[in-house]
Amino acid sequence: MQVRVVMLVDLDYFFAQCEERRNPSLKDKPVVICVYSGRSEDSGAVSTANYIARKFSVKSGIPISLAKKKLKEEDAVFLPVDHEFYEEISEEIMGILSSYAHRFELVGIDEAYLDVSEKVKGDFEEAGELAQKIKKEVKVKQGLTCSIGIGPNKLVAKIAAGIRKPDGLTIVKPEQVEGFLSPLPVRRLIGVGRKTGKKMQAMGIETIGDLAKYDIQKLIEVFGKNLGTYFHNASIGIDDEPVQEKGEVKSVSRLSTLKEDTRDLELVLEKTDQLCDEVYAKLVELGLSFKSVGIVAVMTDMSVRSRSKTFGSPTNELEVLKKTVKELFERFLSESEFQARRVGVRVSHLVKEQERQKHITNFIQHG
Ligand code: DCP
Ligand code: CA
Ligand code: CA
Repeated sequence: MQVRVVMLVDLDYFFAQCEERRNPSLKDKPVVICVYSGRSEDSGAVSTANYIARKFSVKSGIPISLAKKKLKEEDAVFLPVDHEFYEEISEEIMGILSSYAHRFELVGIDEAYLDVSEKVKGDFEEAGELAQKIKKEVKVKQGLTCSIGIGPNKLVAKIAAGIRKPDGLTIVKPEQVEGFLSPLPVRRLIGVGRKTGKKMQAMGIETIGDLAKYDIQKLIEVFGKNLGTYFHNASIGIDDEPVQEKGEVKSVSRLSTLKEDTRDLELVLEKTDQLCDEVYAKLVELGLSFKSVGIVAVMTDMSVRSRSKTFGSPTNELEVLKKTVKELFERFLSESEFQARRVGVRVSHLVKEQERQKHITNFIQHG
């Protein structure tokens, strides 16, 4: 069997980095993204913070009031979460990442596993070069940095991704797994939370190496058969979980900056025609048809506008996509007096091509 090469790509300080992209003047200040509970002005928790704020020990989960106290001498910026905006950026980036992987697994809004074994033919050096390419493309096209871990399985890749942050790349070859894991605290393993960590500490287990040396039967006695076996295997870097698609692609979209701020339909369509071609290519690759077409425009005041249209039945025609995008922008531009800075095209309500064929056949037979 060929050795597996698995990558975990995790975007750095994701929500805060999205805000920095939207407003680059934030970059040299502490930035704190907040989930306001609404009960009183400062009640709620910190969602995340950029690395400048983290120097003042501001991090996910702490109360907003505490974060304000820690940063009271600083010129810090506190912003409410804007999930829709982060989702849009996430979708764009995941589109880029998935194009590099033979198998792709989305784990959360800002991270994904890529199985690149076939692409690099089991070669970890080549995987490192591929990771550099991915980092560069995400940076150039979407303006964000990420950290990547590469290992022979998901467990090692995930831990490796967290080692050097932000903008890190850590490669752990199969023969390095043991040496890599053993000095790390057990808390780095998925499934070892605060409670389990305390319990292990009481058993004299501080590092993953301590756990590896611990008698597996005793682990099973304490944690039960499943968990005990899992901890043992994890401690020596064994993990057979495949990288697999969870759920389906819900939409395909492309967003791009115009040559100049404009509200001229011709200039907008010049750009969106290109975007339609890209969206279409992705649909063909995925074997999907679409039932809805949407447009997005980021205006010069940074507000985001969108419009969409849904058909009665799915289609896979590029001409329909371009025509609908044109109609939507025509109407949108006639209704708004602002200039557009960025424009985007999105298709959703996606249907597998076979399903569409079935739909047509049924229609012919029974309709
Ligand atoms: N998040 C949140 N509340 C938490 C943890 C995370 O709202 N307790 C949100 C905000 C984060 C995003 O999820 O930006 C991704 O979480 P990560 O754990 O990957 O953390 P970051 O991306 O913010 O930082 P890092 O650079 O450490 O990955
Ligand atoms: Ca992250
Ligand atoms: Ca993450």
